[in-house]
Amino acid sequence: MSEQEFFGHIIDNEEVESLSGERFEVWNPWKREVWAEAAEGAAQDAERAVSSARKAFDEGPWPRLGRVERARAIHRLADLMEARTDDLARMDSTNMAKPFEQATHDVARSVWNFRFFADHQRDHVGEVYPMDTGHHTYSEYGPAGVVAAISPWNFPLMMATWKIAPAIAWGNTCIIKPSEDTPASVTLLGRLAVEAGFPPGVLNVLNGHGFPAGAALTGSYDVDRVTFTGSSITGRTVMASAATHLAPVSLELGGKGANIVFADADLDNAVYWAVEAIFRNAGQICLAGSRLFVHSSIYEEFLRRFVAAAEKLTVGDPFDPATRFSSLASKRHFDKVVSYIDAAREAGGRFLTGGVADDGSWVVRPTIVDNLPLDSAPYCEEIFGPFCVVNSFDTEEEVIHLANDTRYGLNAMLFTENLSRAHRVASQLRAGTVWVNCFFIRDLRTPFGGVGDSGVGREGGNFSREFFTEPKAVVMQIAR
Ligand code: TXE
Repeated sequence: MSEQEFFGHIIDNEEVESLSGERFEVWNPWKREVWAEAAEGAAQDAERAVSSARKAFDEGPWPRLGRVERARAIHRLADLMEARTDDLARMDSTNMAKPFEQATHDVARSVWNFRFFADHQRDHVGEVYPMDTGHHTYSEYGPAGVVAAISPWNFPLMMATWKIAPAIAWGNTCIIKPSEDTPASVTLLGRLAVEAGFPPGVLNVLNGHGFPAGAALTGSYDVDRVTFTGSSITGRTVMASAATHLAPVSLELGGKGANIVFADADLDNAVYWAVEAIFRNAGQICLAGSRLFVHSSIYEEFLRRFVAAAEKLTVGDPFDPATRFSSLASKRHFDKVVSYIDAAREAGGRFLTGGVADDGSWVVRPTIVDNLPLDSAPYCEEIFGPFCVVNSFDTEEEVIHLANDTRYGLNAMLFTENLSRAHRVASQLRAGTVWVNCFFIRDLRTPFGGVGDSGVGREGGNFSREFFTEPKAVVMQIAR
């Protein structure tokens, strides 16, 4: 990879500069240096991308290709991605300090996003509703139109493909705007779509900042669907903007996941997942298990093991195979996480391990804190870093209340060997996903999304179909 690579927009199958010629710097947060430049999209570039997608939808072959051919084209893209796994992973590792092994895993999941949704639309069945009136009604799922997808920096390729794959599989055309912090892998994906023979305009990549580039997409009357993953505050802006032209939105926003460990849990398993849940990707995961609740009878023992496991994580260069944990994704994000660490100290939190690395890097070490007041900002707000707040509890009712006492509701985890308790507690947790004795396990057929400040709508399997199509009811007279 050259020192100063350039990531343009991909519009109409051409990689182009912004009309203004403006670019922005792309950082390598581990080395704390600029390693590339990207095109700085403005409203006029967004218009170009949208009109390319509009034309491709209204006049181009993609929506009319038929489900088998479309699936074939998407599998071709997936094949190319597989062949370029190392390049795609290297981009995310360089761009946001994700350990290379984790970035490689993300590429595999991204490939699977395409394969799954290609097959899901190819093999889907509609419904038939027999009626007592001598009619039946059947459903049809036609493409919705032009999809604007806006993705974040924590899983640059994975989150983008989670949106692009169902959008294009269902016959829509798409404009993806990756985060300004991580334009690299998604731009390479756009190049691969050209190589895979996608018709022009099916997958456009618009680089640039949330404002003006992202806002120009969400506000465009030529956009029929908006799918967004990012902060809850930006989610509100995106929804308001889409509302001006009544485009349905799917919003996957922040989280403050509760991780509950009951006294009868398999402690080795619970410790393993507690570490993964808050320290994988340096905690920059909306699903992070950032609030840990441990039964008082095992509290000290669990903390001892949890702290020991956290301290064993090898911190370092994302490209070193031994590295499990690296720096935060940007200076801006590092500053945000540090401000919460300061706030936790001020609020009287007891630091069991971790804190800022203090070596000039943008590393915050795996941090575990207890004794934080339940109304303090680090306890209540999404930090999106390697910062775990621990509390003890005595009863099931108490911990359900504690877990649900948040504006967020993306996910929760619970660890117990008591089957009845597992079912009972899972059904009472206010969250889009509950994991029992595990974490991160995903089947793409299942609903994914959150309640409250964690989002609007669900994606996955048929839930993605509902969002990315315009379901139609056709009523047939069958008897006269
Ligand atoms: O998010 P933004 P940021 C949380 C996490 C993080 C915080 C801030 O707590 O610390 O958000 O991160 C685009 N119209 N999450 O500032 O602003 C933007 O360019 C249209 C949780 O990165 O939400 C980027 O592509 N688009 C999260 C994307 O939105 C706009 C993942 C996300 O940026 C826009 C990321 C606008 N007006 C951050 N403003 C998760 N749920 O996983 C910004 N964008």
